[in-house]
Amino acid sequence: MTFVSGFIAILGPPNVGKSTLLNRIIGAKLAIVSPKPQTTRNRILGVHHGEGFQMVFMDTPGIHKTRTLLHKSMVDSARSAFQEVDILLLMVDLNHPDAPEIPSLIGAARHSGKPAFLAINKIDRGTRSEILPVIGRFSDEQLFEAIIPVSALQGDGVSELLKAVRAELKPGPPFFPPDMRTDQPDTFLMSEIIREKIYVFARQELPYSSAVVVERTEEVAEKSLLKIFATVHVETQSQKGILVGRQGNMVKKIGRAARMELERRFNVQVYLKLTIKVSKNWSRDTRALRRLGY
Ligand SMILES: Nc1nc2c(ncn2[C@@H]2O[C@H](COP(=O)(O)OP(=O)(O)OP(=O)(O)O)[C@@H](O)[C@H]2O)c(=O)[nH]1
Ligand SMILES: [Mg+2]
Repeated sequence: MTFVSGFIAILGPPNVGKSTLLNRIIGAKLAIVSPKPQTTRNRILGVHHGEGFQMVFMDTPGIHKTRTLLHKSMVDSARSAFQEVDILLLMVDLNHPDAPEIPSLIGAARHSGKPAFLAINKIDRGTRSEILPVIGRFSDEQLFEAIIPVSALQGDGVSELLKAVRAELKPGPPFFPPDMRTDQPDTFLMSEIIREKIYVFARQELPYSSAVVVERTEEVAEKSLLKIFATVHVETQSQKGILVGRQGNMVKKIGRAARMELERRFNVQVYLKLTIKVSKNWSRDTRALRRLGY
């Protein structure tokens, strides 16, 4: 049997469950997830290894209307994924089949000429009679190789989806060694886990105005303790006040939740030091964006 492989981009509006699907496919949390839209800011690779094949999935930021340079950088990275992969996996939320971003995504997929699949996600939140008309409506586009209802959260439909995509892979080499699940460095995952907790605990615009950079890590006492020093950048002094919280309560809550997840993830005791810094309007500043990894 010839080995087959390919790159597959997961594309869609914000909050439809793209990162949840990536994590489900890989069987590990590579991408952070939150109930708030625009959680993912960078592309995240996940390698799915199998007998005779390798699928490299690329999670992308949700496509949305852009207001700041940060948004633009996010949407640009999603849009350029159309060019860089072999197969497109569009994703929509069963409960929002009319999301305003969908027509332009379909247009871009059509224009690319690449094989495209559609995953209709969150079927655990709907009934069969709600799913059928949505399938019908997207079949009318005559674009998709297959339309597959899934629940990224609970796993339903995911193996059918993988089987369908697999059938579209072309002969090619394994791009990554068998033990490699992602190309992201550990420090990226650390900063993302901290950012996820900001999305969970902070309100309103604060998550969107926060960026996290892991400055350095230190393994002490024969690796039984991992020290992580990270900076959270916010845009204004008042945001800093809110993020610190009364008597430091907010940053403590975020730090504690992040530390617990980091300990589970890296299987080691973690000391996490968070410093909050005002980087004025970083989300609108090209140089600041680059420095912060966007
Ligand atoms: N009920 C249900 N919720 C889901 C499912 N998949 C994802 N979610 C939830 O939807 C929310 C958004 O999930 P994400 O995976 O962060 O969505 P995303 O498309 O990556 O979002 P962005 O990165 O912001 O574009 C989270 O609260 C998830 O738990 C699903 O199959 N069913
Ligand atoms: Mg995401």
